[in-house]
Amino acid sequence: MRDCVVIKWGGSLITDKEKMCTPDNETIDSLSGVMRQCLDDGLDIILVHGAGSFGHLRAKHWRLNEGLLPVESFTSQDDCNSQKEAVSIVRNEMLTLNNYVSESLSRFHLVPSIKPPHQWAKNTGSSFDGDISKTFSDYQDSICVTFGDVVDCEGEMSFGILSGDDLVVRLCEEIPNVKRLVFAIGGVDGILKRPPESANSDDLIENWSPGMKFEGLHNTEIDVTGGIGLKAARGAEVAKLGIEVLIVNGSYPERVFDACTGNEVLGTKISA
Ligand code: IP8
Repeated sequence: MRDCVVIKWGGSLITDKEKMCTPDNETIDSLSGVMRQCLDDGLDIILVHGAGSFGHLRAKHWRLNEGLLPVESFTSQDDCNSQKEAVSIVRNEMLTLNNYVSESLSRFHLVPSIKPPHQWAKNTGSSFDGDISKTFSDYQDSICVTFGDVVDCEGEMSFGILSGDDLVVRLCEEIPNVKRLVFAIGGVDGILKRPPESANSDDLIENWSPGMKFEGLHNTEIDVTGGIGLKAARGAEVAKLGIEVLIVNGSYPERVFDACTGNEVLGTKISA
């Protein structure tokens, strides 16, 4: 059986986070090229991508991560008047971003098999409900792709945000031959001891485990999910299973390749 790598492309890596719904096609293409190399190197790949400026900005305005709230909590936008409308717009935004990703993968002769979470998952957090083995049963024949999304939730919440960082945990737990989990992130080399603006190369934490202090990128003005803190926590859950977990700067394709294939690489290794 081939080894499988679960890789998360961070939303801030593959989009311009300041400009609503703007992909970074150059970065997406460079990452697709790495996926091609990994397959040629004998790996199965399951790709999970984040939302960046395609989901977070509108989800933040309509507080979609908090579920259904009273109408009087909100001011309308030009093109959106309610949380229910926002749910369907954000789902479409994610399908649009996914389309950029899929087209790019196809340019590298990869066959993406798309699994939009709102079609197969319910509830949020890493214990969300969804049949991973059935949904991803074709992962050895094609490159399965899923992403952070707005999903239906049981009870009063009605809907919520399922982050790609939660999806990766369940993929690592339930797909039998996962060897590595790689987070390719934007703007930093890994988990840092100091805020990214003031950090230098000595501030990279090369080995991180729960309990160690760190500073990280989490733009709460924009993000509805957890930034580097969520990646660290979810990474530690996965490391417990004996799976290697790495965070690398996704702007360097050779680092992403080395992380996926198990070569020495600059970045943060997470242990349980
Ligand atoms: O960027 C968030 O997914 P993430 C999904 O993987 C939405 O945390 C729709 C904001």
